[in-house]
Amino acid sequence: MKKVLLVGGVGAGKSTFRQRLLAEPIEYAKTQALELFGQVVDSPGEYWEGGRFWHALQTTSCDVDVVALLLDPTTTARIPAGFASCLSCPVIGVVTKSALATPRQLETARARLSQEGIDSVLVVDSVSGEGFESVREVLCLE
Ligand SMILES: Nc1nc2c(ncn2[C@@H]2O[C@H](COP(=O)(O)OP(=O)(O)O)[C@@H](O)[C@H]2O)c(=O)[nH]1
Ligand SMILES: [Mg+2]
Repeated sequence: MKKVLLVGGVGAGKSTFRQRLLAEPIEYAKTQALELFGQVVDSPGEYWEGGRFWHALQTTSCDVDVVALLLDPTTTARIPAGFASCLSCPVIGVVTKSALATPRQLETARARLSQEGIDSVLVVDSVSGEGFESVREVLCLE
C-alpha cells in the first residue's frame, strides 16, 4: 500500500477515514500530533487550519507517496490557495461524509478541489464505508 499523509481541517474526517482504511473500530479520538498508523500518517486539523505548523505537514509530505486532502462537504472551510504546489508529492482530494451531504454540496466540494488543481477526487463515507473500493484501488490496498 502507498504511504499516505492525511491533511484537512478539524472535523474533516481524517481519523475516521484512517480507521475505515485500516479496518479499525470507528471511534472518535482527538488527534494531538502527527501520528503514524502503518502506512497512514494522521495529522491534527489545527496543523492545517492555523498555518503555524504548515512546515511540519510540508516536511512530512517528503516522506510519503501521496497526500490526501480531506474535505467535509457540509462546511465551507477555506482551502489555502496553491497549497498543492508547495508539496513534493501528488495530492488527491477526499470528500468525506457523503451520506450527510446533498448532491449540490458534493458537487461544490469537488469544484473547490478542482480549483486548487486537485482533479483526482474520491467521495466517501467513512462511517458506512461507501466509496472505499475506489480508495483501495487508488492507494493500492489489497
Ligand atoms: N457520517 C459520517 N461522519 C463522519 C465521517 N467522517 C467523520 N465523521 C464524523 O465527524 C466527526 C469528526 O471526525 P474525525 O475523523 O475525528 O475528524 P478529524 O478531525 O479530521 O480527524 C466524528 O464525529 C466522526 O464520526 C463520514 O465519512 N461520515
Ligand atoms: Mg483526527
